[in-house]
Amino acid sequence: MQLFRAAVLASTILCAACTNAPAEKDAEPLAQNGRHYLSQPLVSEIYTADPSAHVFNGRLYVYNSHDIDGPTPEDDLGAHFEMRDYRVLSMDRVGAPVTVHPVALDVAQVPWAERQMWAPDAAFKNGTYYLYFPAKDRQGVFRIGVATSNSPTGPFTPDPQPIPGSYSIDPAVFTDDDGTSYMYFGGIWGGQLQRWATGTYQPNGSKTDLEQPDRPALSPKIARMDAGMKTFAEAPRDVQIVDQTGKPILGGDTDRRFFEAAWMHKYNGKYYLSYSTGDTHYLVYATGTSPYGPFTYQGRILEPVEGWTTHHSIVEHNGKWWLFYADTQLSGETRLRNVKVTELTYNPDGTIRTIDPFR
Ligand code: FUB
Repeated sequence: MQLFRAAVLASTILCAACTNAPAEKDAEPLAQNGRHYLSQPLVSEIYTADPSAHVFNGRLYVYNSHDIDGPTPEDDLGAHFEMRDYRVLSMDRVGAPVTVHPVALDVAQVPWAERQMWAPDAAFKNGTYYLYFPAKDRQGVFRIGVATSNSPTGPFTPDPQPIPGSYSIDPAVFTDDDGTSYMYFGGIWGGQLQRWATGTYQPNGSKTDLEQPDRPALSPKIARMDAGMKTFAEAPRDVQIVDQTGKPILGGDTDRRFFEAAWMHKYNGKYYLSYSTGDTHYLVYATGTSPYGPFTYQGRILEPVEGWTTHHSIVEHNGKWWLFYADTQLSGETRLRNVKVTELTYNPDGTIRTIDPFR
């Protein structure tokens, strides 16, 4: 595996910033399935995953996990994702050179956090940049923290405590046209959402989607943010995802049920909730008429990539819509991922064209 990783890294290192460049097909590394990758990694000097892309002052910034090669064996709860800091990527436009910025926040700076700095997101309001991040506290419980900076790339100064009432992983902050911001969050299995199903933390909560396949699946959570962007203005609520007949998606419907990585964007006045189905490896979406939902399942955005996780963001820049995602092209290992980007297109009826990550 190490050899494979070194060979792939060597073959891609010259292409660090040439995402989606029309490279000569024959010179491109092939995926393990023998096909060509649709896009190339945005950067190869560090491993990156879970990209949350935003446009600030016309420039694209990507807030991602910074994957490292830790010692913990792989398990179903993601113990092998041992990230310790965040580094922001930025670029003038998709296809332009990508800057890897210095460490924006390290776990050692966060008084309440101990380990596993997982998928972050960011927001800008009233002259301040906010970085939202999940991490495990000293009891091994995931909470969501907030840190601030006057620069989109940090360094960020963390609050001493996690956001009160926050739990689980994968914060995604969406600001609506009226300026109101909402945080979507949650993830099952290693993301611990199932441990909060009763309202209080149950350390022995298990994979309820597997144990109760005929019951409605666990929902992502939403909470409106306070004007100061550091606390919830309301108790987190369930975000209901239903099928085309209005019935809740069931826990056993693993091709469609919520697993982790919620993202919200608005297109032509409609709210698009997208998320990962985790163990079935799809990125899917559901639409609604309110940021709170309910959301009606519509279909797939991205077919499975190489690697286990699928985590994404969708952003508009220079008149086009972009899907940021990740796979394991550079390493061939689940824990060492690399961020990519490709164009996302809508059909005239507002549905999203499904993307194949290979060509
Ligand atoms: O990167 C660690 C975790 O894996 C993320 O928080 C999840 O969304 C999944 O990508």
